[in-house]
Amino acid sequence: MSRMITAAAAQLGPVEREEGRASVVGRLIEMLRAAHARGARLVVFPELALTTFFPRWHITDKEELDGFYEKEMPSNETQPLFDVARDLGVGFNLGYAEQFIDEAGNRRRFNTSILVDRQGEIVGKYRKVHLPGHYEYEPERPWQHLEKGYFEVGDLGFPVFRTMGGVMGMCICNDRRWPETWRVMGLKGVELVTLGYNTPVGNSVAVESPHLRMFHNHMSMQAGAYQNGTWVVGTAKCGMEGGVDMMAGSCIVAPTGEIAALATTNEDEVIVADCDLERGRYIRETVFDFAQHRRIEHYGIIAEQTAAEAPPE
Ligand code: CDV
Repeated sequence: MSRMITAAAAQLGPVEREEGRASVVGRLIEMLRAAHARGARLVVFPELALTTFFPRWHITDKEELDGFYEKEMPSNETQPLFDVARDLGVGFNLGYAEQFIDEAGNRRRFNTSILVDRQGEIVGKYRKVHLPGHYEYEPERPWQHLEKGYFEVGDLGFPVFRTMGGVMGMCICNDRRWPETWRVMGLKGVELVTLGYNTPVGNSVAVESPHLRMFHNHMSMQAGAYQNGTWVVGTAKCGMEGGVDMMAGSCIVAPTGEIAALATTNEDEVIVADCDLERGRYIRETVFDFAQHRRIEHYGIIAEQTAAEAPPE
């Protein structure tokens, strides 16, 4: 028996620094409608979907930097997206910069994504764990990557949520490169992972071809899918944004590791796939039957040590 959810990746072309929330939300709504027209009941938007990828700039004006964060969700500006999604009966994943003041009066900032169900309710939240880049301005770089300076490490772990007929998890961009991300969710029985990314086509600190970078993008998601028997919907924000060429390649990956749908442009584009949530069962019950085959007595180092330590020469 199959358990089908038709899912879409709503790839977003560039969002320039000047583009307002209302305009971006309008683009998201247009893609949500297009996805719905093609049968999708879950739409995945990218990381930091409401603004340009602002960590590429060293922004010293506090007020200007503050303007990139959402202080409430939904807000007046994002409510129309929630309303249209609810009216159409479509769930979605949205990435945004989150800011709030906690009970102790401290300002908290996270690179966040939420899962919204078909009734327009926020049913899941994830805060990015693997923050790439650096804390301070680095003049030698052609562009900055100040995620470590602009966000805290996520404090929610890798939760999964039983919603929309399946077990759903989220991760964000750089998380996809870490096998730990996938296995933690795999151990929670995840069946579909939603993932948004902002990845430059070029490597600003090493020689690496665009082809190789796209290979790593897909390989990470395909390996995560196969090794945990889960669907993955990976959505880019892409194109020439803020003078930096950002990678496209949005895709929907089956639990077999095969790419079931792939974007062909570097602009706003919707791709759709029928995702049978039962497809990964045979993988989780055979080669990756965790209960039968995992050997945790040999894995302790993974959670006890961060840096690699080779034996002395
Ligand atoms: N937004 C990201 O996390 N981007 C990183 C880049 C900087 C390498 C990524 O892993 O794609």
